[in-house]
Amino acid sequence: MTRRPYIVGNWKMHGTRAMLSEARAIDRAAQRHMKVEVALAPPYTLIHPIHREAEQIGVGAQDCHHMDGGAHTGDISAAMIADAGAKFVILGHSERRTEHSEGDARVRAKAEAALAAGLRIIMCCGESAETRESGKAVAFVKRQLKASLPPADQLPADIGDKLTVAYEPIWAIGTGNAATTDDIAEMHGAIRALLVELFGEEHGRDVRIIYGGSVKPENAAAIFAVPDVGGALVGGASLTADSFMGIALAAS
Ligand code: G2H
Repeated sequence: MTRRPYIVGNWKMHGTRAMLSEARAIDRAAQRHMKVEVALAPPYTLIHPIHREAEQIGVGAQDCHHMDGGAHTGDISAAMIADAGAKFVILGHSERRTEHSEGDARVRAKAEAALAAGLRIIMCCGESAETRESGKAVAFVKRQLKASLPPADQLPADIGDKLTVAYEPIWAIGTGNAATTDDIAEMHGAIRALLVELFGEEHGRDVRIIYGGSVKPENAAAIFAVPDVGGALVGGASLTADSFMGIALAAS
């Protein structure tokens, strides 16, 4: 199945209710770009307000806990974010892996919890600058992704709908310097081959692989022209409707 390009804004720890006007503008613009699937992952506090008003965009969260509930002060479960209106959750982002010491096994447990709660998942993977310089980036990302994903028999039949993979090289995040199109092509090709190996030809080809790391309106078209790039996970450039929808436009 050919899926629409998936353009997801990751607002990270940005946004109070004053940002709702940007979300509204993004939602209005998305209604004019139906060839693209546009979604926002705001901070938890804005999931419900955006969900309540949005007519076109999907709303999701940037993380969730791996357990259903209990004594976990400050945490939030997959069922809770779904109850607030989230339809997807970003998991394994490098900022979570680094700042919260999340290893592959923990990320995988979160993925299982999210799928059980009916959420779609965006599974992030990506190598550090040191790993890339060592020439081991592809091997690292394949190993990280394989260890972070639930096994095929635990994924729902509609894998292509429920799972998106986001390749985000750590050295490109928030730096203004996106990976080169050659680097993206090599890595997305390797990830595609891994998905086919894990889930079979049909499902493995159905999963979208999106790129993240300093995507902006100026470089988006070149990135979307790379084979096997099914969209973008956008941080800084998703904070205003103008720049975020400039990226969506490049994909439509
Ligand atoms: C990578 C990306 C969004 P930015 O983390 O996930 O952020 O576009 O700011 O590099």
